[in-house]
Amino acid sequence: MKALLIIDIQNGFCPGGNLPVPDGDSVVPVANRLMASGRYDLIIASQDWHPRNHGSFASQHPGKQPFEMGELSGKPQMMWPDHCVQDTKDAEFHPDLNTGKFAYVQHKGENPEIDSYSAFRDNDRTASTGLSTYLRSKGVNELDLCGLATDYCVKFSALDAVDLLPGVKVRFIEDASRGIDPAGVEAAIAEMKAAGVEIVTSADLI
Ligand code: VGL
Ligand code: ZN
Repeated sequence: MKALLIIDIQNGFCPGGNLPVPDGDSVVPVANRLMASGRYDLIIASQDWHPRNHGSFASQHPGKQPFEMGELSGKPQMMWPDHCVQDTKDAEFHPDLNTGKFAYVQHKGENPEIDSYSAFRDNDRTASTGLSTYLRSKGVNELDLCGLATDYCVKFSALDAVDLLPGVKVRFIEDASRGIDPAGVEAAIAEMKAAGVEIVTSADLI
């Protein structure tokens, strides 16, 4: 059972959004090609889905600016601009993304007290979203990941997939993903590789 997990291809992470990833919208046609290829038995997407008072927002911390480090629930936390607020245009999937292919959409980041980069669980690794149980129940044994942003949500989702889905082959699709910071992307790829994630391009798969 081959599954594709598309991470956070939302307006907020594309040019014009509130937390734009450079060139973020260029992943849309690649993701659409992957979905149309016939390779996948199951296609799932995640959606960053914050309440308007989410504690990862610099706006909730007097004196803090976006992209500074701050604290959330006693732990270091990157201060983000307000982004992907539930039921706003910023949180919607990119309009050109073929969302009709999604069998399931996993929301994340709903608890204002903690951030959730991974589609599988919160950053403190306690609360699970239920995605690993869902994928196991479907008999998934190959999971390809792509989306935004490579150095945050894609990386943490891939590492959690390795951790929570033993025996599942996990791949990161480089050309269907973009990151926030070039050095962060390089480090994220090294980290994923070291954890056993295979680094591929869409041309290797379809
Ligand atoms: C993300 C920062 C904050 C992501 C989400 O989707 O990579 N990054 N929230
Ligand atoms: Zn977020």
